[in-house]
Order: sequence, then C-alpha cells, then structure tokens
Amino acid sequence: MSEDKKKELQSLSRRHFLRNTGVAGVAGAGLAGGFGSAALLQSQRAKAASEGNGVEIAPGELDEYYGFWSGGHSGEVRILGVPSMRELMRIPVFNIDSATGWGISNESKRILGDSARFLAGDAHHPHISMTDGRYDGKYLFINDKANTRVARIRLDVMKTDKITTIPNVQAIHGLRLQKVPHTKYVFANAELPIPQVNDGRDMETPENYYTMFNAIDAETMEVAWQVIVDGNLDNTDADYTGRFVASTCYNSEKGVTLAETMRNERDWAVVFDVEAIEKAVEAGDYKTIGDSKVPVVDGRDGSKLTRYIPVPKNPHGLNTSPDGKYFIANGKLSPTCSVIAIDKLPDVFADKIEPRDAVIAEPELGLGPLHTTFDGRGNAYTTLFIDSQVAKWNIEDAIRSYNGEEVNYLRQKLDVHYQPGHNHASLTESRDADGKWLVVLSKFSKDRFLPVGPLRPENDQLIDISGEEMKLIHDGPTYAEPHDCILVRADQINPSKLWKRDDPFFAETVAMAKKDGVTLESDNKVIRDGNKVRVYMTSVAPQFGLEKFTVKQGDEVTVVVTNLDQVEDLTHGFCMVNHGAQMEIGPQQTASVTFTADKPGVYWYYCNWFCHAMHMEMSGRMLVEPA
Ligand code: RUQ
Ligand code: CUA
Ligand code: CA
Repeated sequence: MSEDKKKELQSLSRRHFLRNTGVAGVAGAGLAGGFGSAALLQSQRAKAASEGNGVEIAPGELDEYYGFWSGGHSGEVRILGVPSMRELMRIPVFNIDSATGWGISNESKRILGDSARFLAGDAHHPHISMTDGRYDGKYLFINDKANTRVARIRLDVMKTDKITTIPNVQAIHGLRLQKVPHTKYVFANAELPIPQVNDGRDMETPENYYTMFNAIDAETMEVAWQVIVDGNLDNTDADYTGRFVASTCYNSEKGVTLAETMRNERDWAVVFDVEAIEKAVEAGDYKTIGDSKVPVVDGRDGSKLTRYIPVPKNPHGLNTSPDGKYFIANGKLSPTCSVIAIDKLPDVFADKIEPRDAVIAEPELGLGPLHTTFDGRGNAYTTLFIDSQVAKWNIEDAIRSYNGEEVNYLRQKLDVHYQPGHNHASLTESRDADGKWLVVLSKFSKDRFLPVGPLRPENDQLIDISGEEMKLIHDGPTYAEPHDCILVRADQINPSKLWKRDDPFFAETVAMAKKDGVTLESDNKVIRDGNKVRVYMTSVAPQFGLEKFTVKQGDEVTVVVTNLDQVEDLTHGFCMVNHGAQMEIGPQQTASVTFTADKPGVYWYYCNWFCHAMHMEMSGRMLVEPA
C-alpha cells in the first residue's frame, strides 16, 4: 500500500470515529446517518493545507480586524486580532478577575450590582451596537445564560459598564441588537419556560409555564418590555427595516425532558413586530408580573404582535443576511436551513398569506446545521455540527432549487476540527459584510494539539473565504468556551489611550473623595469615619503616595488609588497582602477596594502590574493596631 493511501485510510477511520462521537454528543442514538464523500473531502483538505493565501502578520504588525469572543462559561469577553488570531486582551464581565480586580474593586462591584454575589456566568453572544446597519464602535452587549443577565461593554475603555438582571424569566440565551435606525434595543431571548408567578405554586404543570422575549433599552440598560411567547426561545436576529425580529424555538412541545422536546417534526421561528409591540405598550395594553414594573404584552399564537412560522426541527441559529432580505433558521435535527423572506412578513402579519408561505427555500446541507454566516456576495456558510464541516451555499440558487429548477446550490464543504458551533464571517451582521475571513468555533480539538489531560482546549479555526474556495489557515486552541465571536474592522473601533479624569466608571469614588475634602490628583490622606477608614493615595511609577498608614484592628478599610502617570500603557496595581484585595489602576484612573483589617500587625501592600524597573520596590506598609 502506498504511503498516501495508508494516510488516507487512517484519516478516514479517524473521521468515522469522530463523526460517531459527534452524533453521541448531540442527542444520543437515532441521528446516525450520511457519511458524505469523505475521499473528496480529504482531497479538499489536502489542497487547502498546501495552498497559502499569502497573508502574514509579522511581529509588530497590526491586524486588520478586531474580534470580540465570548468566553462562554468562563464568563468573560476576549479580544483577538484577526487574521493573526493573537489574543489582545480579556474583558471580565460575569466572572471574577484577579488581575484587574473585577468583582473585587468597588467600581466593578457597583456595576455588578445585586448580582455581585454570583461568582459565575455563561457569556454567549457578543454584539456591537449599530447605526443604520453598520457597527458604530460604541458598545458591545453580551448575555449571561447562567444568571439571566445582559451586560454592556464600553468599547472606548473596553470595560463592562452596565449589567442588568432580566426579571420574570430564566436563562437569557439568544441576543441581538436592533440594526436600524440604530441600536435602540437589545433583544434578548429567555430560553427556559417557568411558572408565572414562580413562587412555588403550580410547579408540576409545565403546560402553564411560559417564557418571554425581552427588549432592553441600550442606553439606560433598563428592560423596556417583555413579550410572552409559546414554546421556548433559542437564538434571534433583527432585520434591516427596524420592524421585525425573529427567534427560533426548539421546544414547541413544551417538553421538560429531552425526548419530549424532539417529538414534533417542526417547531417554529417566531417573528416579532417591534412597531406593533411599541404601540401596544404605549396604549397601555399590557400587564406587569409580581414586583416588576416592566410592561408585559401577550405574543402567544393568535396575537397581533407575533407570527409563528413552522420550520423543522429543533432549529437553533437565526441569522439575517446582510442584504436584509432573509432570516435563516438553522435546522439542527433537520439537515436543512429554512430561508424566510423578510419582504413577505408584512403580508403574513396582514394575514394575506400563511406564515409558512414566507419560507422560500429549505436547502439540504448536511447533518446538524447550527449557525449561518454570510460573505456579502450572496453565499451563506453553515456549520454542520455532526458532520464537522462548514457548508458554503448560494442563497439565490437554493431559492431556485426550491422552486423546482435543477440547480446545485452547494458550493463547497470544508472539514473543520471538530464539531463546530458558531461561525462568523467578517462584518457579517452589518451592511458591510466583506467576505474576507470566516472564524469557525469548533467545540472539540481532539487530536489537533498536544494532549493536556482529560480537559482539552476547543479550537477556533480561521478560514480564508475571499476566493471561490474556502481555505483553512489557522488552528487556535482556546480555553472554554469560545462560544461566539464578532469581527469588526479595526477602524470601526476607537479605544482610549488614557482614562479621562471625569470618566463615569469611577465617578462615585470621585464623589466620595470630594465629600471627604480630598483632591485625588494631589492628596495622600487617611480619613477616619467611625470604624470606617478611607485611605487616599496617588501612584506615580515607582511609588505610592503613602509609604505607610495606620488603622485599628476591625476597621473597614477602603484604599483609593489614583494613578497620576500620563504615560500610555503605564498601569499600576494595588495588592494588600493576605487580605484578598487587588486591582488594576490604569493611567489617569482612580480605583478603590474595601477590606476588613481583621488581624493586628504589619501588612505590606505592593504594586502588582509591572510598571517600572523599580516595580518590585513599589510597596508600603499598613500597620494594624490591636483592638
Ligand atoms: S448558541 S452553538 Cu448559545 Cu450561541 Cu449555538
Ligand atoms: Cu507600579 Cu508596578
Ligand atoms: Ca422540538
């Protein structure tokens, strides 16, 4: 047997094994099926590997795109440069972060609010605010499925600045933004139906449970309204008219077990008429639930506010094409995607046509379609979880095929490694979709990297889609879980280099200093207020403004540090040894941390962000007098 043949056979049996593990991963038995033309795929893979696309980002060169990655159940957001796939920064959101003091500093705790007591989160869907269907670089929004929250990140300072817990529902999953005229609303799907009111009554009557679709005001981050739906809600996207938003529902059965949720051949995509909902709320046509003041409208089947479009089967991703023409629902347990014509939706709402008549194509793509993304040239790219592939297909050809013409809409299938969830093409959620890069977030890396114990990294793969053929360029091992990402042109983001002294991020701390008669930019002072002690100090590399301060055992101590350095990239840290207190203080930032001085003695504090040749010496002492 030739070497080549041997390799091919080995590779085939490996893929066979992987395919079967993928099937087990999705829903147990009953899903095994089509093997596809593996030999053909192999040759495609070999070809992709042998041809480079000539792109190289040399050391010191900057990337063309920012990528914002959700960190899944690690709760954070990560910033990558694309195409180099270098990790540039992490933004803690729903997690606790030792380096920056997120969840530890007073400023971050204020932003975390009531939910500061949670140490965990599950960040899924990062999306950038838009004006007229284009990224405006102002905010990034992201959901927390674990604790039913929505967070906002300011893209000037790259910090989380608001977190809202959504009332009356459980598990915010799908999240997308209004695209036009601008991002007034953040749309958020609550996935899991619950009893209403959820206070211990009626727990075993799932047929009475419901969940809601939520609109959050993007500026105030308050919930504007909620819409009761049938079934449940998975993913969502908005259109380019500002009127419609669609969400997939995989549980039309209202099942509470896996088997029950797979019973129906079709579930649906529910379409929301945002303008009609706004009118209903304005007219006072709503109720409220429990203590919450949020207007709740009824969007269950038969309501004027929604329409339910039947699509097969346990659909998952819902993606709007960048030309504004289609919502695409990804079939998951059906090998198809359903193409919904947005220009037919006014007729659906006017009852001139049946909801199902808005489906104008249902191409068969392969096993386990999860998410679709677009190149702005009429092609769609759908991840096939079970097949471990991305299918490239042409939307207009799929429509022609649905209408009976003999035309092949499939352009290419590319192997990815392995079991992809989301994929995302550059600028795909905006009018500017430019069809250059495709990131595929593969849930398993299996044999692609050195083994690192039972827990393996996942695999972010970068694919060049600028030509006719998709070409795999890069494997990027990532820590759990790179759930989803968004790629935006570097010039669409405008990050600050220094903090502004009047930044709202630490305005409350500045106000506290003012009350204490302290000028943060110059004073180093200890203020006693009963058993509360506030210690104000400056930092200029390599020195804190105070070399020591004295408190009494049992005091609640708040240390406020103002970094006076005006130099870009000169961040200090503050760490109080043996007190669990540490934080970042960026150039021109004020940050504070509060702890109890519960043991008498000498405790050193030191700077923990490397700032100077004498960084090790940047320290001081807290003297705690015995009570
Ligand atoms: S959903 S793997 Cu949380 Cu983004 Cu589709
Ligand atoms: Cu200041 Cu290190
Ligand atoms: Ca179902």
